[in-house]
Amino acid sequence: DLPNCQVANIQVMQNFDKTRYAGTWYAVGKKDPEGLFLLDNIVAQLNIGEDGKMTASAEGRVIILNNWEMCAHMLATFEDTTDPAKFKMKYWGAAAYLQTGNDDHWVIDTDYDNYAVHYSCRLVDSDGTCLDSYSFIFSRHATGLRPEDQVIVTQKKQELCLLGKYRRVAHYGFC
Ligand code: ODT
Repeated sequence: DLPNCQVANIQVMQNFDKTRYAGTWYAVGKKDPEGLFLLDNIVAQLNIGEDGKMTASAEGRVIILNNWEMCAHMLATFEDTTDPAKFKMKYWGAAAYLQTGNDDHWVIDTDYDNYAVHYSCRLVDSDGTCLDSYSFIFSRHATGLRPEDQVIVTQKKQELCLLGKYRRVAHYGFC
């Protein structure tokens, strides 16, 4: 099946279990949005509260203002939607000069133990395709994905119409 790149047709994770999604994820690949923010050394920590609500913190290297390199500490709360794999993510920085926003957070695919494919479209075009998206490839390990997971992830990148648009995210202990 060739993808038609309609945001409304994007398949997300079936029977998504946020309890199993919790814990530490290392970004190993990223498709940047317009006005890119998080550069590399990106690690996300997802938590499920006693009320069942998902929250997260993340760190990553950023460059703000005039070439000031720092480690951004970010926080987020997630609002459930009718689809268990689709969330609204409200985020802000521990410091006021960091980015804030409210983005979609869609879990496209995960095996919970090794890899996860995330997607967010910030702007849908009048033809139904995405004008400004970002996407993270997460691994449970900073060293990257296993070859068998890479095959699945490549397939998912293609379904998102983002194949070839990702860069590798380095981890060298900056944060
Ligand atoms: O880097 C960019 O250019 C876009 C990313 C902006 C959103 C970053 C906000 C992180 C909020 C705190 C942590 C959330 C962790 C979630 C896991 C998935 C990644 C969004």
